[in-house]
Amino acid sequence: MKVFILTGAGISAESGAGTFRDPKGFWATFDPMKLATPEGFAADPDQVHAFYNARRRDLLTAEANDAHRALTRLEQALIRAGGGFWLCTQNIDDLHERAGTRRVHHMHGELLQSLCAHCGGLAPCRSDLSTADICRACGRAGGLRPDVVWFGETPYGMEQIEEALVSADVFAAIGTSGTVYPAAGFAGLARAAGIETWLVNLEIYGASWEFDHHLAGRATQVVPEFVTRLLGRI
Ligand code: BV8
Repeated sequence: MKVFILTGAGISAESGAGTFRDPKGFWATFDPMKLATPEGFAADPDQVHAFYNARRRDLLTAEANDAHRALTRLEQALIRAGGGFWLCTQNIDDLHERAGTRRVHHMHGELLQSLCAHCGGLAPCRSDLSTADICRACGRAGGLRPDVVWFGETPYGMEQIEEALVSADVFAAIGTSGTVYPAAGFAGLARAAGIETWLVNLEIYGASWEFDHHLAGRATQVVPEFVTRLLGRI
């Protein structure tokens, strides 16, 4: 069995990482066009750095939860049985990795990595970033930003994602509101390819007709349930 998992902010919510579109989510307080676009960064880099520096500091004290750990168990069982496991996350945290999952693709980038807008250089980043920081690769200041995909930018690895998605037997969207494309289109792609689809989320949202199965609840409750059901079929 080959399983393709898409995760969003909801899987990390119980670890204390924020979500975006819940009533108390980031976008209820901040304007995404000012904080999650290249234009917003160009207009006010200090404000964008402050937003991501605060999230990075929070992430360093966060811990993976039972939902992340359940997906690690699923990965290990599938690989042992000669199956396939592909985890594509919209999240920029490293909680899947800290739970032990080996194959994680961050389509929207990683908060614990910096990107130099001048030279494209990538580097680990576990402390605050500012416009004064100098890129070790090119020696220039003012270009360092979080290695995060903003609105209007191309998500990482789209070809690999689509290849893995269409060759899966099971697709599951976990902890995501299904509002940001192209990730929000993956369920429709899977359905069109005749793949069994699952929505595992606190709320069963609008496009839920795209899913064969629904599991509604908090991720630390429903993701282990989802994994138990799949393990029974391996
Ligand atoms: C692009 C930065 C071109 C990282 C983010 C159609 C086609 C293509 C593009 C578009 C299109 N229509 C519009 C677009 C443009 C745009 C877009 O989608 N806009 C939306 C607003 C309509 N998309 C883009 O610009 C993307 N780039 O399209 O390039 C392209 C296209 C295809 C191929 C090549 C090139 C770039 C999108 C990335 C933007 N970056 N943020 C960061 O700061 O973290 S967006 C932001 O939203 C995050 O990345 C996040 O990952 C993403 C999705 O949010 P969710 O993870 O779903 O979080 P949300 O809060 O929304 O939902 C949480 C869910 O969890 C809720 O349902 C809640 O009920 C649930 N939940 C809460 N608590 C729990 C829980 N579930 C379980 N347990 C709990 N405890």
